[in-house]
Amino acid sequence: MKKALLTGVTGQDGAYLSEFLLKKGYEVHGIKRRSSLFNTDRIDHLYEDPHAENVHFKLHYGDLTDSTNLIRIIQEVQPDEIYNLGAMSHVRVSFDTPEYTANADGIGTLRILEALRILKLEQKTKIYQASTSELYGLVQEVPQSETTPFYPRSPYAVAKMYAYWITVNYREAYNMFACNGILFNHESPLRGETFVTRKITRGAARIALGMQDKLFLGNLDARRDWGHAKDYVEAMYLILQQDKPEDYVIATGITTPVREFVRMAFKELGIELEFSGEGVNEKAVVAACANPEFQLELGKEVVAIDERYFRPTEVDLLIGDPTKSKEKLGWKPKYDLAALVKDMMQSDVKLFQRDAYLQKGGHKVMNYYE
Ligand code: NDP
Ligand code: GDR
Repeated sequence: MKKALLTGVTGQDGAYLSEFLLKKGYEVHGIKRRSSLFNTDRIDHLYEDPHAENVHFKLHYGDLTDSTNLIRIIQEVQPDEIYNLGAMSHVRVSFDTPEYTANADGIGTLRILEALRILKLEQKTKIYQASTSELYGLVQEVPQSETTPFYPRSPYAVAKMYAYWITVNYREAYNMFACNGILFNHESPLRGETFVTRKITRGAARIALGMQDKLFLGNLDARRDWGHAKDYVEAMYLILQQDKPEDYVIATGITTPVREFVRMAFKELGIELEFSGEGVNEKAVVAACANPEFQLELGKEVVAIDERYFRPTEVDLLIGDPTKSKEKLGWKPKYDLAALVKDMMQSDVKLFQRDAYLQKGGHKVMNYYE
C-alpha cells in the first residue's frame, strides 16, 4: 500500500486529494494545524477512528513553520509521496501578513525538502509542490505556459516563487523527484469563503433567500482561468506518476472576467442582472427574476464596489496553456465554467436554505460575508 503525506489537508485541495488517493488505495496521512475549534469540516466524511484497526486516513498535528515537527512526522510516516498543499493562500491577506506568508509558503517548502535529505529519503519520496499561476503576475505573454517568465505581484506570489525555484533546485542538485504543478485558479463548493467565486455564490444564494442585502466586491475587470478543484487534484497525482520529474501548467485555457462570474451565478438562480457605472461607482441591479421562490424586487441593487477589496498590485489577466499536461499527463478536465458555477450555486443554496430554516426557528446563524 502506497503512503501519501499531505500538508494543507484541511483545505479545499487537501480534502479532494485525500478522497481521490483513498479511492486509489493509498494510506493517506494529513498534517493539520492545531486550532482552538475543530476545523476539519472538509474532511470529516473521511475521518476514521484512530483506535480502529486498518486505519487508512490519519491526521498529525503540525505546521510548515516548524522544522522539527516536519522531520518527525516524515520519519514516522516514511511517505512514498508528499503533496505540499499547505500555505497562507489568500493573495489579498498576504499584503497584511507578508513575513508569515514568506515563512509558511516559501521556507515551509524548503523545510520539507531538507527534511527528506536529513532523513535520507530523497531517493524514495516524491514531492509535489503547489505552485501557482500567480507567479505570472504582471502579464508577460498570453496564454501562460511552462516557459513564460514570472513576474510576481504579491507577497504570496513572491513566497511561492521561492518555493517554485527551491523545488527545481533540489531536483537538479540532489536528483530528487520534486515537481511543481503550476495550477491556475480552481474552485468548488469547498472553496474558502473569502475567495471571489465562493464569495459570489454565497452572496447570490443569501441575497436570493433574503438573508443578505448586497454583495460588495473589488475589481470586477480581473480575468481568471477557473477550473474545478476535483479535476485539478487528479493532475497533481498524475504529475507524480510520470517516469521523469517535471513541472506542468494545469489550466482550462479559457479566461473570464469576475463580472461575468457574478452574472452567471445569479443567472443560475433565474436572476438577471444589469450592470452600470464604472470603477468604484459600478453596481448591478435585478433586471428580471424568473424564479418564484425568490422575492426580489426589480431594480434592487445587489452588487456594489468596496475599495477595500482592491489590491495594492493586481494580477489583471490569467489564461493558461495546458498543452503539455494534456499531451504528457493525458489530463483533461471534466467540468467547464458553467458546470462549476452550477455545482457551487446548488451547494450554497442548499447550505443557506438550511441556515434560513434555523434562523426562522430562532437559532443564531453566522452572518459574516467579508
Ligand atoms: P486553502 O487555503 O483552502 O488551504 C490551505 C491549507 O494550508 C489549509 O489546510 C491550511 O490549514 C493549511 N495551512 C496554512 N498555513 C499553514 C501552516 N503554517 N502550516 C501547515 N498548514 C498550513 O488552499 P487550497 O486548498 O485552495 O490550495 C492548496 C494549495 O495550492 C495552496 O498552497 C495554494 O497556495 C495553492 N494553489 C491554490 C490554487 C487554487 O486556485 N485553489 C491555485 C494554485 C495554487 P487551516 O485549515 O488550519 O487554515
Ligand atoms: P486569486 O483569487 O487572488 O486569483 O488567488 P481570488 O478569488 O481571491 O481573486 C480573484 C480575482 O478576483 C478579484 N476580486 C476579488 N477577490 C476577492 N477575494 N474578494 C473580492 O471581493 C473580490 N472582488 C474582486 C481579485 O482582485 C482577483 O483579481 C487564488 C488563490 O487560491 C491563490 O492561492 C492561488 O494561487 C491563485 O488563486 C491561483
